[in-house]
Amino acid sequence: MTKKKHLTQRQNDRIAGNQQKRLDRLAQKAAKADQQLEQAAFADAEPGVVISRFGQHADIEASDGTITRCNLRRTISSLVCGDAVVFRRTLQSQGTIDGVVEAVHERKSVLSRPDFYDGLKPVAANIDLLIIVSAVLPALSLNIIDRYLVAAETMQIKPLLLLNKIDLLSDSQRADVEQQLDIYRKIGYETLLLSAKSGEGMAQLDQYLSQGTSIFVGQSGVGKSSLLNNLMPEIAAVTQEVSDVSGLGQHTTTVARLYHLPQGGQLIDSPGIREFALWHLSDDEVSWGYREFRPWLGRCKFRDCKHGNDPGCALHHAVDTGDIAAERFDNYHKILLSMAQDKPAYL
Ligand SMILES: Nc1nc2c(ncn2[C@@H]2O[C@H](COP(=O)(O)OP(=O)(O)OP(=O)(O)O)[C@@H](O)[C@H]2O)c(=O)[nH]1
Ligand SMILES: [Mg+2]
Ligand SMILES: [Zn+2]
Repeated sequence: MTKKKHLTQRQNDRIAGNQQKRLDRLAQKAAKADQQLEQAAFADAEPGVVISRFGQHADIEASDGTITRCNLRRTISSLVCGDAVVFRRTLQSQGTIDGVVEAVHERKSVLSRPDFYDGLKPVAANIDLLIIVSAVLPALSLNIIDRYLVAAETMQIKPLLLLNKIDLLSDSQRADVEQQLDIYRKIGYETLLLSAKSGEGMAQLDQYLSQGTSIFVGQSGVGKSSLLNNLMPEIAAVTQEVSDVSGLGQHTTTVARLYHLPQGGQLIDSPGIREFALWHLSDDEVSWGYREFRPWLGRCKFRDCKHGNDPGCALHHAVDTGDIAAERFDNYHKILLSMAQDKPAYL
């Protein structure tokens, strides 16, 4: 979306109508689930981890490794993949539902993204490493990388830049990509180049994955699920070719899911996104999210400097002296511009 949305009254009415229908349906489902819960008898409470969340249900893994499909108590306002919970199994199976999530532990970290209609939505919780997956098919986008890095800095989750599909690169393309990734290495980010297809470089990835919980994020079609399949062939996650027509992925993975890696560590595969929006952040937070800008922030001649063509701009000066990469500065302005343009009206 590049233009601000101006909806007609009729469109607004229709959206409101659809939202009401959706709410009614959810309320009916919740009431039915509550009824089932009241009739059920439960075992003692036990700790668990959310493997996957869909609609009103979640798959919860217990410490013995078993997975129980659970309803959620209505007091639970938010539950995502990676959440640590307290749950109870039903003593007798209730159809497909065999338990209930009673409570959620406080999150160590949470990856959220703003949704045009639903506001800020959590995607996954308790993540230690945000693995930003890119490829050259779909085309490498430094803008998307920058957006994820700003988010990682804001959420204080360590990022790792992973470039997949290096088997597709010619020598000159490889040199080109290395140059682009150098921008990030210079400012202290770690990078990995590998191929889920040929297996080249996969061993280096193991070292990152074996500690804590990691999540694969990035555009659709960059090969997140293919990487998972390389690591755990028995999972056989569904993958799909990048469209010949658009050059984009086909949004194959639809829900985030957590896996236990045989070599230790947990990995969450998540659905690809078209654009990682940052509407929920202020301009200042975005500036701070560019880690190499920090020494220069507050040093501009004018306090309200927009770092555009303002005279005496410290950031501009740093770009001129080569301390800040022009590509990063350019993307920074693009991000601020798109935040102002695409913001939903309710924000
Ligand atoms: N040449 C090559 N192709 C790859 C590689 N990794 C993945 N692919 C292909 O890229 C396409 C997309 O892969 P997926 O794993 O479905 O991508 P994804 O990131 O999970 O996509 P979403 O689930 O839509 O977010 C498939 O056709 C894969 O076979 C690689 O290392 N090299
Ligand atoms: Mg996928
Ligand atoms: Zn400035």
